[in-house]
Parts: sequence; C-alpha cells; structure tokens
Amino acid sequence: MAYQFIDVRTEGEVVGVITLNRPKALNALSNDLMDELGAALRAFEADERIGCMIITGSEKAFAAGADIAVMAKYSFADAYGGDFITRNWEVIRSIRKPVIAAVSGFALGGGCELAMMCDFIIAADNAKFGQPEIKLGVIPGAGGTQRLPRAVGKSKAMDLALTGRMMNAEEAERAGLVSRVVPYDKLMDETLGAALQIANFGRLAVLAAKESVNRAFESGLSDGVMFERRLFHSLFATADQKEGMDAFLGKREAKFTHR
Ligand code: CO8
Repeated sequence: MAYQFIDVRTEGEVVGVITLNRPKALNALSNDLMDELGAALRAFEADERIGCMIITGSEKAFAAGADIAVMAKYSFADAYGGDFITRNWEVIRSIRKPVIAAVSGFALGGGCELAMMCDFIIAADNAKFGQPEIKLGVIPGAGGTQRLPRAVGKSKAMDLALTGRMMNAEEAERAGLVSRVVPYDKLMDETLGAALQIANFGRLAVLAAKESVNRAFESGLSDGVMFERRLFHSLFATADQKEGMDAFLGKREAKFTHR
C-alpha cells in the first residue's frame, strides 16, 4: 500500500519500521496520518514474519502533537460527536506484538501520548517530551493525563500538564518515561537491536509478556499476579519453552519456532 504521510519498511525480515513523515508540520498527527499509521500497524500485526515494530519520526520531531490547524476549526459536536479519537487513535492499543517508540526531537501533546501508547520508549539525547495542550486552552486528549502519571508519578505529570513545559531526555529517563537514552546517531541502531532481539524470541512468550505487563496497569496486585501465573503455566504448552530450556541445558543458542 502506498502511504503519503508515513514511510514503512522491514528490517531483518522480522521488524516493521514505521517512520512518521510530515516534515513541514513536524509530523503533526492529522487524521489522515493516523489512518495510515493504523493501517501500517494492522498490516505488520497480520504479517506472520514480523515479531516487533518500531515507530519513529525525524531528527527534529517524533511528532509535535495532533494537527492544531485542523483542530482549531472543530466545534464540541465535531470533537465529541465525530470519530476524531475512536477512528484512528485507538488502533495501537489493539496491537498485540510489541511496539517500540524511537523518539528524537519533539514528542509533544498527541506525539507524547503516541509514544506512551507504545510499549517502551528509547530516546535520543535531543528528545523533548511535553503535554503543552494547556497553552491551547485544552487538555491532553489521547491518554496524557492517565499514562503520564503512571509513568512519572503525580507531581511531575501535574507539573507538565499544568505548565505545559517540556522535559528533556535526561529528565524523562530519570522520571521513568523512557527506558534508554542514546546519542541521536545511535537511536535507530539501538532501537533496531532491541527490536531484533524481541522478534527472535519465542513469539507466544513475547505476546504473553506484553499482555501481562499491561495487565499491571489494569488490575490489582493479586489479580495481576494470578493472570501472570496462568500465562506462565500456559507457556509450558509451547514448543519454544521446550527449545528454550533444552538449549540452556545443552549450552547452545535457542532456535525459537514462534509456535
Ligand atoms: N499542528 C500543526 N502544525 C504544527 C504543529 C501541530 N501540532 N506543530 C508544529 N506545526 C507546524 C508549524 O505551524 C509550522 O508550520 P509553518 O512552517 O507552516 O508555519 C511548522 O510545523 C514548524 O513549526 P515551528 O515553526 O513552530 O517550529 P519551531 O522549531 O519554532 O517550534 C515547536 C517547534 C516548539 C514544536 C512548535 O512547533 C510547537 O509548539 N508546536 C505545537 C506543539 C503543541 O502544542 N502540541 C500539542 C497539540 S494539541 C494535541 O496534541 C492534542 C492531542 C489530543 C489527541 C487527541 C486525538 C484525537
């Protein structure tokens, strides 16, 4: 499929890379761009060869937010009554394979929210994160007030949402929003390395690990631990469990079959 606002490629046959590509608007997330992103995510999800995905942007911007030029004209009825959020912002939540955000430059508003919808964030040292919607007379609308406090705690989330200030990569790593910070010229190598590693593990174990970590944000501790335990038990029905443990005991590299 030909895309206008994103570039799509595969790496090592097992990693799907989606690059947001609307440079003149700092990758502002228009409905059309989000539709294309949704289509690309679904295509990689359906492709059996792909085991992990990466979403990235340009050096200057991962994404500077939802498209203000479009939103400026919206009425309440357009925003609430239309399919503004449900149509194209929820796709990523339905993706079961891991999705890594490789963030360089601005990740603001919906851009920060998109990065937070990914499973983890690897940031370049020039990355800047923020929820500046308050400066536009609104508030975050794609999970910023919910995912940010879970990632960085109440105080810093309030600080960012109420002042609209940006935080740099170092502060974001210290606060727990990003998992690693690397120099910009190492961003894709580092992210691809992680993605290839994930894609080459047993597919069912990878899906189960993602599902189980996500459950931690949806359930109490006892329910979450029970959910994890049942998934753990179920993995003993997979060929990859036999192979992984045999390989360890045989002091050889495991060759997972993804079944
Ligand atoms: N929307 C549309 N256009 C944008 C956006 C945006 N979010 N951000 C930048 N642009 C455009 C600029 O208008 C400019 O266009 P032009 O060249 O035609 O004038 C071009 O990109 C370059 O931007 P700047 O000249 O401003 O570049 P600077 O380097 O001077 O500044 C900044 C970079 C600081 C990133 C600045 O562009 C900025 O503040 N952008 C807006 C950031 C922002 O407020 N983001 C939040 C938007 S609201 C939101 O995301 C709500 C999410 C709700 C999601 C719900 C989904 C349904």
